[in-house]
Amino acid sequence: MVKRRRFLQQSVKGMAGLAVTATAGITATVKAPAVKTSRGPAPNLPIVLSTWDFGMAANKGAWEVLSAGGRAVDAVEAGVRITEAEGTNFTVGYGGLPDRDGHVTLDACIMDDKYGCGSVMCLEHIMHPISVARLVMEKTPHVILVGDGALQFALANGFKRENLLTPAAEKAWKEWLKTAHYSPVINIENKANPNSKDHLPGGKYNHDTIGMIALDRQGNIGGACTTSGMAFKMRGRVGDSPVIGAGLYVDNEVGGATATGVGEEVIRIVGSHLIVELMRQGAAPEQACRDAVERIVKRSPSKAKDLQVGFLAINKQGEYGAFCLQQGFSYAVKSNTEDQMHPGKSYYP
Ligand code: SD4
Repeated sequence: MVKRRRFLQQSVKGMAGLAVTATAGITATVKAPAVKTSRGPAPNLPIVLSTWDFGMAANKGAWEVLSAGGRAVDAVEAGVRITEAEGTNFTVGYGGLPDRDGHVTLDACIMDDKYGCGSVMCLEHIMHPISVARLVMEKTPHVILVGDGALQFALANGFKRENLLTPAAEKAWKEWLKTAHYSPVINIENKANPNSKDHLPGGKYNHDTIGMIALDRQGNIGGACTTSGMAFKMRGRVGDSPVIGAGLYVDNEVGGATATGVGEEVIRIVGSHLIVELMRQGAAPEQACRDAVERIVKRSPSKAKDLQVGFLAINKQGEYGAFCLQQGFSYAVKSNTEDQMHPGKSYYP
């Protein structure tokens, strides 16, 4: 009886149309009943969403792929490549602020609709880490390549070695060096100029990881996340952005989530995976993001009040939402019916 109940539950959870179900002792192929779940109307496809204001331009790039019927994974790669090459923002790709030793080190990851994942960490001299991550996913037996190995792999696959430190980023670094101490204090950026919110994670010099998730016309999901990480980080430091499950996670059965802000906090709770699992259990995207933020606050309210972390999520029904610690997080959404920025609701007013 218990087995039969579990069997029925599994069947209803199966993808619309065909469900192949295997439970302890029972294996069967069934035609899933043509019932509507309680999750609402069919999604407005395709749709793409991404973090921060520059998500608007990135979404436009992704939309070219999506509106032509392309795959979500291709769309998110194309979309975030725009931000990586911009050179005008301080925390993604070319033009990103360096670590405290003056090296621009990039982190990126990508996921497709079949749990395919690729990641590069602490990659230097390559304009498009997201495309290297894509190649790691598709051309290697691995998921992650780091540092020199990632660079070697990129160069061997035709990527060009470039100087990513722009004059503006170099100037900002030299300015920071005047007051900075080389000690492994978490969020030392906050102390660079206590009177300036600009240096807070979430301030204008210290956020802007782009995380992007798309559902293509077929309803399949893809996600990408790319950053130069926290400004003036220790050499070798890797944040959440290239960590599958932390900075990004997508699951074609449920939806996807991505993160921005202080990566250490996101890694501790494996934020994006947590959100996807909460959505799997029925939480709406905004509520799932809120639960993740509250978990960060619960660990250390005194730390959380001075940090920014933002989460953005979408489920397979096309419902999306976000939640962050501090006001100021924004995200961009593009579909057939909208092309606009949204403010993320925040824990602290
Ligand atoms: C990191 N989450 O490296 C990234 C960067 C970021 O605010 O979003 N910084 O921790």
